[in-house]
Amino acid sequence: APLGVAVIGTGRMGADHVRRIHEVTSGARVVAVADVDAERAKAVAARVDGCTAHTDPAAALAADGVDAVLIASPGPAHEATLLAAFERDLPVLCEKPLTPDAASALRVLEAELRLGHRRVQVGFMRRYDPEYARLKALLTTGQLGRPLMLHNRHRNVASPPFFTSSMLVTDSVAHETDATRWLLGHEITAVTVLRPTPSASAPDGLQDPQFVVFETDGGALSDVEIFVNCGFGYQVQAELVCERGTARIGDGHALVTNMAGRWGGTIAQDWTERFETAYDREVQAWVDATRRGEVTGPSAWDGYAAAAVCEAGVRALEDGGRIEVELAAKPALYA
Ligand code: NAD
Ligand code: ISE
Repeated sequence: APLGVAVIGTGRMGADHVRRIHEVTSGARVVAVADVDAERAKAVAARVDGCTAHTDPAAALAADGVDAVLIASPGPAHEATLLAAFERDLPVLCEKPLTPDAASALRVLEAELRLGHRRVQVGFMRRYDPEYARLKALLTTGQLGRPLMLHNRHRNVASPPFFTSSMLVTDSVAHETDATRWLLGHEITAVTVLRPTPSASAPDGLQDPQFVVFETDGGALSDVEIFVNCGFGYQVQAELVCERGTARIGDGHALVTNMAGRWGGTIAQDWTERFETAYDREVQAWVDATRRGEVTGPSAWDGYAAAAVCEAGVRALEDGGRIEVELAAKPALYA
């Protein structure tokens, strides 16, 4: 039987995941949705036969036919739903961030440890992006030698009205935190955030852009330009500099045109376009693993480590200087 999924949060990502599970993913169906906005939940549920709509996430988890949970509510709401899912021992795909700060992420990790087995896959979907996967595969061959530096650029067209300066770190750079840890296989040990004069296109008071530098326990540096009001497109690029060569992704040269004395291509306008394949592969991998009784992909440890790095990043942003990351000991479950 297909995996019965409850989707919690039916905003932009949640509604897109419902569509994905309904139209793209094999072996799963959405049986319940929940959103604090009742009308939104009902509208999304109406697109799927037999799907029930709820305002309370706990009611959706308890609905008939629920075998697994996809959490796509805002980050601060994740912890409560994760703990409720653990009480039912349900497998979870939780959108990033696992939680917005290290203490709450550690509480989630400890609750999973008490279950004695992994239950969570965190939605760091870049690991499923074909370009990132190719970069990782190339690095793994050893041909390039030891990684020295990773240069990341992360640009959004415009930030939503609720975005704060620290969210550039916790919400956006969270992705580079995971990409750095995963690509290099290093833990991030210290964070520095530099603050250029904000762009005139950024909302008043928003520190945008920012330049973030990670140091790793493998002796590498990873820098991130985060610019969430660049105006022109959604761009995520990464260049790895190693001892014997470099490799770069995210240039988006799928279609190059020559016309009227100019050459070029188009730029995606948001993540649903740029990472469509990554989200499809991420959700399919989660469904397949869950049906095999396994949990794969980014773990609660990865979610906790990202939260700890981001928390150091927020301090570096607010207080200036270089802030060391404090990580708890890694439990054997995540070895
Ligand atoms: P959104 O604001 O569009 O949607 C969130 C929805 O959750 C809203 O409909 C809201 O009413 C509902 N909600 C709020 N509190 C709730 C609660 N306690 N229980 C149930 N529903 C609740 O936000 P979004 O852009 O869809 O982001 C949702 C999540 O996805 C966030 O964790 C965000 O960081 C993540 N996200 C990930 C990516 C990615 O690239 N992987 C991209 C965007 C967002
Ligand atoms: C958003 O939450 C995402 O996850 C996007 O991938 C990222 O580009 C954006 O900056 C975040 O706000």
